[in-house]
Amino acid sequence: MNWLFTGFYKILYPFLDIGVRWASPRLWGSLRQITIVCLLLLSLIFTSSNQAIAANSTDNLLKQPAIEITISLGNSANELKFEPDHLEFVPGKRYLLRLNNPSQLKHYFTAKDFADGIWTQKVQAGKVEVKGAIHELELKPGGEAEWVFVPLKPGSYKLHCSIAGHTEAGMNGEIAIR
Ligand SMILES: [Cu+2]
Repeated sequence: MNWLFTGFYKILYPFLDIGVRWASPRLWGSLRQITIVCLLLLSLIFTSSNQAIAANSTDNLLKQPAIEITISLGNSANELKFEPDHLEFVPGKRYLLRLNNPSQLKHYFTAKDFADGIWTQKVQAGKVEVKGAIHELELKPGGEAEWVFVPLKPGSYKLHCSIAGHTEAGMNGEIAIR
């Protein structure tokens, strides 16, 4: 933004100089007002074009086909683990994470710091679509859910099931954004 002001002043300077030497204080004052108005207008144009670019890239991102990844919470043998127990995502890509629970027990997908580091577009389960931030998902036996999101903040995050005893029994994992 600074270059804009500097450039603008460079162009305007000779006129301001004339203003200082020849013009009455009143004209000098109005010159200053004109400068301020022009700068405001220029910054307005600059900001709105930036917003247009941002809106455009969000639009493109949502049209991008989602990369599909599946994770199972437990398995049909009722083992307490995530399969796979390590997930990796690239920042700025759009993902569809399919969660399923093939076991006879209820499980949680709990990864709060990970959830803080992503932008959630939606979570879909059955005929319901939930928009906005999600921190934890509970899947009943046979349950399925789809989580569409864009990873933003690189890091290594812990995943676990918050049912008493499940984490300790091995129901934990790691999610990396890099
Ligand atoms: Cu569990």
